[in-house]
Amino acid sequence: PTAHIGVTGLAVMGSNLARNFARHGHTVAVHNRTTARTKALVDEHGHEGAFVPAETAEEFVAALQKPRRIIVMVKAGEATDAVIDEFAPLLDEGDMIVDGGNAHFLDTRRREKALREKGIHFVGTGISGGEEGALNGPAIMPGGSVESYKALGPLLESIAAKAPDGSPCCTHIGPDAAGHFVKMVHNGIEYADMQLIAEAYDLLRRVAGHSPARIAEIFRSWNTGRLDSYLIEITAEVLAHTDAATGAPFVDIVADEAEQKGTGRWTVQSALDLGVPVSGIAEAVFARSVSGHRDLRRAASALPGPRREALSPAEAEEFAARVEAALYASKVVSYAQGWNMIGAASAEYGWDIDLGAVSAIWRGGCIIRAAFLDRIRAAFAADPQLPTLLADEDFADEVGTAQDAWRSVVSTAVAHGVPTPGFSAALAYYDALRADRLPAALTQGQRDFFGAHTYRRTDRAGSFHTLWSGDRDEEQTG
Ligand code: NBP
Repeated sequence: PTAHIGVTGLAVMGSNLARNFARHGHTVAVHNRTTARTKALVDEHGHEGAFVPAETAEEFVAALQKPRRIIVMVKAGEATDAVIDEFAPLLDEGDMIVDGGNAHFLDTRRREKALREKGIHFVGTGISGGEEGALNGPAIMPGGSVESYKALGPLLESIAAKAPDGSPCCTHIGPDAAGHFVKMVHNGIEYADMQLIAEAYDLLRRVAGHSPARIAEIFRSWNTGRLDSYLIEITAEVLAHTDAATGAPFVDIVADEAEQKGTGRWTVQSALDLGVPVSGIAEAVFARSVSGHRDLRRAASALPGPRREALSPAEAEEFAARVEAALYASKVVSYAQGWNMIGAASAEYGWDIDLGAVSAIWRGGCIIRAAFLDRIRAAFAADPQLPTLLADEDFADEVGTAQDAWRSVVSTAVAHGVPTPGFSAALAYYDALRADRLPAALTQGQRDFFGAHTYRRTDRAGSFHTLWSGDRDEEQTG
């Protein structure tokens, strides 16, 4: 056998990954259920490197050097199980099946356990960067065993994106489903980032009265500062684009109903299970959902809103700077929440994830790549036990400085009737974390009143219940 690695599932992602391996000098066995795709890949791109096309699973497995490394890039869900069922009986102990699809991490846990019992390494791997990334360098988040990473790491690192300091955007995240979990949270953070950017655009358009072309310029200028990131860069591109058919700004001819494939929803569902507040991600998922409810929006379209004039040109310029501060502070909160979620899952599942290393590999290749991620890496390097990014001295300073602008932007948004669920939820989280006392004390009182759920006191240990329907004496219950 000659192939160092194999890729099965040759739609856009699998083909591009296979080409990326071949271009880096690896011999790649390629296979797809429908053989026409395998042939098309080799016909069109065979000159880019060494491919070994295989028509059958048996041929494919026979082409691979041991221990075999098989990357599965099929549609996530039943197709993944079908492929595992087809290949696992053909493999030997120590071989590796790498699932590069967007699997739910609980499916990955199930598959990993089942294959581990057969001596096969199942490596759930998050791959970010879309088709372009798959071809030219994605961020790669492999889970699975340490042993499997020894055999896979060098190959994966060779095709991964490189961070600005030259290090590969690939690291062993942790056992079993740690890689797919982290990829899921990456996508959740991506949802939150996109929502915050959308709110900033909406405010600049509807409150400040700027044109899309002018807002594109504003985003371009933000992209030279602390918000420097791929998403800000493409936002400017999209806003500057003109629709060829109508001559209108492109953003004005696109239907305003955002779709979703489900990883944002998964992130929020898992966060609820873990008990971690990720309000930034949740608001982003709900905002997409609201946009898609055409019926509800039509039914409510006649409801009154505030009467407000757009800002004067001088006010509008000044407002843009405040929106930048609000966007930045909200982004810090959203990342703080995302990292807390990864930390919570790591503790729950015993993954021992290095939070700084996750930031480091997201500096390149993936959709949320940004200069900012190096700051997060540095924050965890300074304190690996950092309880929240908001406790890092530098982030705390910046968010503290931004807070006046942040508050005024949220108030202005409310006064003008422009919804900013992301900015508002982030600010509420910030204020909740820094509060001396939360009204949760009252909530506990209510719970004790109607359900005898008991409460703890601030001045004494133990749990207590007040006899609400009797003489309201307090009894100690534990
Ligand atoms: P798709 O998600 O569209 O899947 C198409 C591939 O799955 C084809 O190779 C198809 O084979 C194969 N397949 C199916 Br469908 N059912 C199968 C079965 N029962 N047995 C064997 N093969 C089967 O491809 P994609 O967009 O390239 O994405 C691949 C994976 O990568 C997905 O899990 C996706 O979530 C993930 N991902 C995608 C992106 C992106 O930007 N698109 C980014 C990151 C991750 P056929 O040719 O015979 O029909």
